[in-house]
Amino acid sequence: MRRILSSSLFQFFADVGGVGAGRAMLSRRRFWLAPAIFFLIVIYFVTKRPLSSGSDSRHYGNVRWQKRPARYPISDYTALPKTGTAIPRIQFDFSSRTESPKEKTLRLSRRQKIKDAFIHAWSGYTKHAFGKDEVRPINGGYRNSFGGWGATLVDSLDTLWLMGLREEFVEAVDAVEKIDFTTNTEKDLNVFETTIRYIGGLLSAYDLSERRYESLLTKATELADMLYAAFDTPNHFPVCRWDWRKAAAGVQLVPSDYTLLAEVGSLSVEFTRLSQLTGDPKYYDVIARISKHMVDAQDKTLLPGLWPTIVNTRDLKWDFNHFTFGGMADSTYEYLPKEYLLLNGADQSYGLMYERAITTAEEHLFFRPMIPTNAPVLFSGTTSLTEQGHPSLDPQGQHLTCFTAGMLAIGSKIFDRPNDLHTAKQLLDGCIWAYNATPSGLMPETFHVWDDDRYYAAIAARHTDSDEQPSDPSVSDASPVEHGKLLAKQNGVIPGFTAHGDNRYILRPEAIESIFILYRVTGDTAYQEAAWRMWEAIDRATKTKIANAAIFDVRMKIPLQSDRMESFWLAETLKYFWLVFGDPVGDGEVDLDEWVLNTEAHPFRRPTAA
Ligand code: DMJ
Repeated sequence: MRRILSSSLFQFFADVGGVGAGRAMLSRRRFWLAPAIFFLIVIYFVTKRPLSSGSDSRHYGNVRWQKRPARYPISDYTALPKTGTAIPRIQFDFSSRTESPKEKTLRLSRRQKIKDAFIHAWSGYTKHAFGKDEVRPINGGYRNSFGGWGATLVDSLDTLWLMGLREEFVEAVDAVEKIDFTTNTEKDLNVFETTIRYIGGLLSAYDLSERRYESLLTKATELADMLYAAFDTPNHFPVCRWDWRKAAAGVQLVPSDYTLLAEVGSLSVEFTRLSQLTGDPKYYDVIARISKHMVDAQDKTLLPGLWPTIVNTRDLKWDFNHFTFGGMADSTYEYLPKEYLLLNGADQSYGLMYERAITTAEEHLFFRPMIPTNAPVLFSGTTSLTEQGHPSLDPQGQHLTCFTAGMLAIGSKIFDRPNDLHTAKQLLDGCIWAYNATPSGLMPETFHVWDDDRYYAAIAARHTDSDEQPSDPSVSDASPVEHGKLLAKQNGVIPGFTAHGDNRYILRPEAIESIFILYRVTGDTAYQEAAWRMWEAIDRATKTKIANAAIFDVRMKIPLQSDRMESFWLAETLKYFWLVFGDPVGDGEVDLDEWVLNTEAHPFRRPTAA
């Protein structure tokens, strides 16, 4: 081994400067140099990582997935429902709207800027990280975070198509055809993330390109067939963090007693679409099984109507005490109306689950915070039961919950719940407020707000640690209000917030997603203006020489950037901005009466459409 490495070292110098240069360099350098380079090369051979700034998050050798006979075979697949029902229109009737030449010019120039931003970030990805999961937007190189199959490549396919970047699309499809889904860089494959980003991206690109690129469906099926083995458990719930190498070796795996609700509850749309496109019911079947349990459990949880964020999917227990539309739960709720749409209204249980959940959320999750303008905005918080068994709201805001407005707007139309459209607008106003309230113009990941005029007392209640207390001890006797005012100043609390939790903005899409949907539902062009303000702030803070980067603290006017660009920037955020400035009646504009978007913003064709 040592000899091989030494000769590799020699070969390295030989390659860069010819054999003579190699010898000369070795003799000229001090002897410490050779061991140092030797060490680097050992690392290279052991980890098989390039000596670049890129990195694989993990590497677990060269095991390959091979199909195994099912341990718990299913013989009676649930068939896709064949019938449907008339679903009311979602979109505003834009055909009745005229746009002045001046308005059109402005809209199109904004749209072009979004496209330029996409091209900039896509070029950065192709130059520095093509085929890897993510580009490092500041230092270049790559990061593998979702299997190392090229999450950004696959996630971006449909945006490339929608933006009319056909050459780039075809190149990307060529690269996708070469992905080897039989092995990957993860120990525990995240079934949910793999489904929404990869299967979602492939199926959407297939649908949008009018099914002309058969390889996209082939690849989606190849990947789904591997993931399908994660459902080969006694109760057919998936092992959501799936140690696929163990499964490949024939080890029996069971679902976890600590599964995130979103990871088990939001696989339906992709698996259903796959069954619709392939005609194979097995994908839909495993989803239908999960949904049946959700129907049964919905009214038996600690907060009937909502499912808890953590589910024991091994023993099918739903008794965890934490409820939210935010992280860990979000897309489970989002997928109820979406699955209903994809099934063309044929399965009423999705509508019933949705309406039941929204009724409970209106009572226990949505709240009106006290903000400086006193505008009647809403947020969706987090609730758990007190020891006495009473629901207690934690008035926490999360960027992730901003999808709720769009969900309610769609639900208001398809389930004929007109009041929900009003709630949707207020929820979206809450998110828009949270963007506009910070010096950077960006909404933080998480924060707290308060819901009445005990604002400063609430700040005091949230800053009880000794290092958060006023440096001047004489103020300790101050009234709660004075005390709170001081703490607000000392801890950088922005008016309207009571505490700042996670101050990052990580290029997330939920706010612009809801702006897009509310615009399409109401036709109100004020949403385009809100989107543009949002865009200018995002562009200013996140643009790098290579692409766009997450930022550390939205409370800074010019925030520091962090070297990460998740694939949803190209898949979702930029796609929604692009669509907001489109002509809603034009071709290729993702009409919500013809398409349903998965939680990663991948449009699937609704069966009612031609
Ligand atoms: C995306 O991967 C999806 O939208 C998911 O449902 C939530 N998180 C990110 C975007 O924030």
